[in-house]
Amino acid sequence: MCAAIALSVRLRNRELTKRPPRDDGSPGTLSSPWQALRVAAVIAIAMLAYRALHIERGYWIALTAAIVLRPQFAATFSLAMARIGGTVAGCLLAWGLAAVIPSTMFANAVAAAVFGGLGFVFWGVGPALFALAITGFVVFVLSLTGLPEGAAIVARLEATVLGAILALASYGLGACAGTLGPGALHLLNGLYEAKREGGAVVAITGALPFNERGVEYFQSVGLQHVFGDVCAYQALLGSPAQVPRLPQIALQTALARRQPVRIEIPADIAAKEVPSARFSHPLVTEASTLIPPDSIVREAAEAINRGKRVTIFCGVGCRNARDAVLTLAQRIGAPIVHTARAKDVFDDDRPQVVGMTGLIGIPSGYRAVRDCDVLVMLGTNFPYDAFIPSGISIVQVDSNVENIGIRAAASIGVHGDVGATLAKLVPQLEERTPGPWLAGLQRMRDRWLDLARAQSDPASSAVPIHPPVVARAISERASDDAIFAPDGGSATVWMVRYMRMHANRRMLGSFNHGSIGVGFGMAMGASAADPKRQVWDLTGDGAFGMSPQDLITAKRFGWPVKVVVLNNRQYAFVKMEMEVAGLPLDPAATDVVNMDFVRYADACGVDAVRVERVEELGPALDRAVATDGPFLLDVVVTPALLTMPPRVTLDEAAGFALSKVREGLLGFEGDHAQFENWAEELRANLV
Ligand SMILES: Cc1ncc(C[n+]2csc(CCOP(=O)(O)OP(=O)(O)O)c2C)c(N)n1
Repeated sequence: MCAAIALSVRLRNRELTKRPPRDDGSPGTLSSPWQALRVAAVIAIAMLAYRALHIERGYWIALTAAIVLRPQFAATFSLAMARIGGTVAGCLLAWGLAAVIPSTMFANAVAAAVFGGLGFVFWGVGPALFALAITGFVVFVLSLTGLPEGAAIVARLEATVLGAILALASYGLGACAGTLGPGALHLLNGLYEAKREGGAVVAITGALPFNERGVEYFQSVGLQHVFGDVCAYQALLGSPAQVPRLPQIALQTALARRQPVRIEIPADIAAKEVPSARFSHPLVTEASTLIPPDSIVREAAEAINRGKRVTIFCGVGCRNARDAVLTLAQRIGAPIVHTARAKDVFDDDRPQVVGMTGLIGIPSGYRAVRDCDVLVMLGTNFPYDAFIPSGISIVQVDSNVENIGIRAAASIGVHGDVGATLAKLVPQLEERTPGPWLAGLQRMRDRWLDLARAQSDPASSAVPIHPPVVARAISERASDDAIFAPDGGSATVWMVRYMRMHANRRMLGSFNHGSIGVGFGMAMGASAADPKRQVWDLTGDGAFGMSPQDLITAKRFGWPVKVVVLNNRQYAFVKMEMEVAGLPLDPAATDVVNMDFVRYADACGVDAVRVERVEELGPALDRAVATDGPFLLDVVVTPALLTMPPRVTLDEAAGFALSKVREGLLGFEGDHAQFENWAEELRANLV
């Protein structure tokens, strides 16, 4: 079983304690209710100080708690979770509580009441309950393992929750835990998600006891091989003496490379005491700025100055350099194109921003990249190289040198942070007034926006409802700093095309791994990490069908995620891919049979409503917004609206035509589903 982990971590440049660190291995738990109360009081004072002084959330509490409790196991999670917005409350409460759990039930009860009460007073009922739930678990783990020190913060979500770690990880450091064998395997898809999206995640798994290895013991899986591809580092603990060194390396690797790592703790090791905290050292958590050399910046400036049609192509690496990119675009009168992932950095409410390229892009974004003579790629690892032309000059700026040149032949590769590079580059660029290049693209973008407005018109009377209408209705009702987690499939298309991301909105998604069924997990993770923000999961019915069991998790922890299921009874995206490849409709492959989502939500104690007509949509969304807990909308939408790419190749058009001919032939042979599909497609796309 994955259990508690006691690590020695001290914050950089800060002394955790005035006392000499204890290195005698003596038990660290406090052994009387009075001691528990004393520690609780100190933490309460720390919290009050935090409230009064507005010190960065959680750090102060973590430090104080660490000083008072056990310096040598200032739990990793306290440090890590302190960076994770709101959940820090629950985590610290749980950690503090776990650390003071003495052996008597009375003390447990007192400590639980004190911490739960404090959590309630300071952060509301959610974190307090969370802390109490965790406490129970920690007590249980401690009683099983007999661990004298340390605490486990384990959020056990019921199933495909691993997307959640991504959301957590994108805020700081995420953690997940699985048992050995099958329990550990559950973590895999989520860890790949984190790897592809740049999430720092620590996976803690159990391991077979040493004396049972090599004998095909119960739940035996070669975890080291299985996780070898996804984890940047694996700390396989074979002896307590490897603690804290190996777990510290694991954590540092995760933070520095923003990748998943794994710590494996066999049960027979977990119960032993750590003999020494000799290697305990502060982790480096502050990032450095990468400034490129003058010579390469000069070359880049010369290439851009020579360009007649320059386009700036931005990825998520521009998140911290948004204003610098806008300044660059204004100075040289160039259009900004962005990836889907960077939509929440550059939405098209700025004159210079002409939209996205790629399969789910729009014509102006697509043409801006296709027709330029100098492409300035900033912080993007956009994978669809077919959309990047060859034979042009490409300046690529990336803080990860391995990204340079892998998607297109970069003429000039600049290894640097986008912000630091632009600070040097922009003054070297000739000022230009925007010309016909930008104006033409802006007209194209405006025509597309007009079309999008018409397609998502709230006055639409189409039945079943068209998904763009749903996307726009959510966009207009969601708060200005809402977080959106579109799931894979066509939900991503509707969201990135028809919703507006104001500067404060965030979007999380499986943009690189392309998994379905993770949107809800990400939304829950975001809600846990940032409880004050509104969180929406926009998902297809097929995708939601992969993770509905987590509704009960959202209910349990009170995460107020608004789940909007676009119920089209199909794997519509797959059907479209098949049609483009020339294959006819195959209901056995692409039809989805759904449960009654509203009754299911009801069984989980989650409020839900079914929406079949546009006029029901607004009131249902208003209810979702007004509800404190999780809420589900089961919106019946048409599966037939085509998600047209910004350009259709001859092959794709021919494939689609061939598919329609085959469908016609099957229809004449008596397969009525084919003609019904035709009728639905005509209704949705022509009317
Ligand atoms: C875990 C996983 N399984 C399968 C796929 C393949 N896949 C991609 S889109 C899709 C269909 C999604 O259907 P649904 O959620 O109903 O959305 P729709 O496209 O119908 O709007 C599937 C099965 C995937 N990407 N990830």
